Amino acid sequence: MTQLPASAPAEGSPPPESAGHPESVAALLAGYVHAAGVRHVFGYPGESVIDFMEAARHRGIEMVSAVREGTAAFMAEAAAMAAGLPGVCLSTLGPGSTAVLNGVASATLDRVPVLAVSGQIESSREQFFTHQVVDHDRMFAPVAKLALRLDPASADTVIRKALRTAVAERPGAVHLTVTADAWPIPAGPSPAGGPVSLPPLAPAAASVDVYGDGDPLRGLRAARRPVILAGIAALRCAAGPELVRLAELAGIPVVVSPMAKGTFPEDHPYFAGVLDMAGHRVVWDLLAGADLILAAGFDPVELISPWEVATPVLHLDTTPNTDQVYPSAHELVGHVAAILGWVAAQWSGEPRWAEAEVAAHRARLRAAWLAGRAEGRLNPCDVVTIARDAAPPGTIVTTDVGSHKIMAGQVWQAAGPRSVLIPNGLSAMGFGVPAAIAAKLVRPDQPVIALVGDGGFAMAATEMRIASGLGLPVTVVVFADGSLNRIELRQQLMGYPPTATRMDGMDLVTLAEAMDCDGVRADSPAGLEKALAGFGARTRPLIVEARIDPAQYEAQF
Ligand SMILES: Cc1ncc(C[n+]2csc(CCOP(=O)(O)OP(=O)(O)O)c2C)c(N)n1
Ligand SMILES: [Mg+2]
Repeated sequence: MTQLPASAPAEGSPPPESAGHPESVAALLAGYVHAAGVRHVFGYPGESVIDFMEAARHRGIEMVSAVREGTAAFMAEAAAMAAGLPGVCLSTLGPGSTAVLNGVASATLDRVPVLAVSGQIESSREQFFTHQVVDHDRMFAPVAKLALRLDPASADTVIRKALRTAVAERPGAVHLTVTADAWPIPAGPSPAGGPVSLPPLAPAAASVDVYGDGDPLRGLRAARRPVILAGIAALRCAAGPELVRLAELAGIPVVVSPMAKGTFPEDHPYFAGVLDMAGHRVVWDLLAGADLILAAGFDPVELISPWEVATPVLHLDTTPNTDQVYPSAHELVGHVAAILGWVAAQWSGEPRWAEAEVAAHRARLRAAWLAGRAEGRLNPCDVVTIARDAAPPGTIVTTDVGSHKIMAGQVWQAAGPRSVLIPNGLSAMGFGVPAAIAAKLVRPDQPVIALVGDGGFAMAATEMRIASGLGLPVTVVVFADGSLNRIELRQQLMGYPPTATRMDGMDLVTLAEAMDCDGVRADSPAGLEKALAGFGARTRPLIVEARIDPAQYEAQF
């Protein structure tokens, strides 16, 4: 049982007068969150955060209670990914804050701005009491950009600092600890003139810093086989039009990272595939055979394979090349769209690649991801193509982590920016289902489908009760192979038996019904087509148990 101070509100008691008052810490935080455009806080209740939940409600922000804090944090991350705004999650002290850790790390490594707020025991006991008390600053330090305590006297500055830090390049999670007694206390005066003085969260004008001696574009002008590698900073800078312009003007194929899918149109003649997903060798061969890689907002956090190509790299990003995963003699640092626009304006050469050459590369890539496909079976790549064919324009897809993600990341043709939500920084299982729910909440007009493994689905399956409770018609396709396939394949490669990687199947149709969702089982391409027909127009959540034959994966990875 949570220990509470005599002054803290007990569960079930009426909200304190000050919970909705504009000057309380709770109201101030709710005011800032609202001003930042956020309309959903994802979390799990606890006594130490009741005041904030009430202040959020008062401010017109919906408190979405997930089944547990870890998935609430994934929801906050996915909401931020889909909306391009900060995400907010909420947990109580102790077991609430420890449960949120994975999601905080996920947001930070996926470079997604998330404000993670946790309650804490009241300040008079915080320094010595032990029941349910963990040191948040130390716990969150390695996985958040910043971990701060929200005290009444400095609340305004600390909230501004938290929001500004979360969205600043590279974005990530910021954790705020609020002691249970601090919420109703009037916040100190705002040095910014308050009551809510939201700092700018996006650049209004762009500039370019150049690092390295001599002309930074000499290498690009001299290159005959350059390739663009576009990553998540290009997505954050909405650099799609500039990427298209440069690709067309200079005739340069564009490879994208998984989390940047949709930044560059995937039906474009210069689209050259997704890095480190199915058929990855074909993409790496393209990069190895290039004479220059123009890394446009590419973040090495997305690398699954080691960087082994010797091709020179021109680093073009919002941040200097501090990772040094690849060396680059020149760096163009600033707003990725602006830099690409500048590079295109400088271009005067002939197109370097013919469209037909890029088409031939795509054909090789397609052959690679089709490898191992068995006619007459429900192959993993069939599930992705059938789901994609059934998806209306504007569909948002989420994935989980495992072999199915590696397949979907390549095979799903992205509709546009922020339409593909793939966790590829921390790569934590259990993301796909909560992410789909959050995406549907913040993008209610867009159909949402989740492509998840049976292992990852089992981690977050009960969140589907939240989807049905909120009347959210998300569709979840479970790649049911009775296996933690990605790990089992590794065991197989090492010559070991499948220890702890086989799972007994679950009757997902019955499970769906128990959660007031529709459930369908499909074990053939035709069955899956039927199950997914018209999913974009559904009014109830749907869980599809896609009984796949995982044999194709063996030919893939
Ligand atoms: C939280 C978490 N635990 C463990 C892993 C390691 N891991 C990566 S893929 C994978 C297997 C996933 O199995 P499943 O969800 O069934 O997907 P499949 O590979 O079968 O498509 C595991 C265990 C992880 N990425 N995240
Ligand atoms: Mg599986």
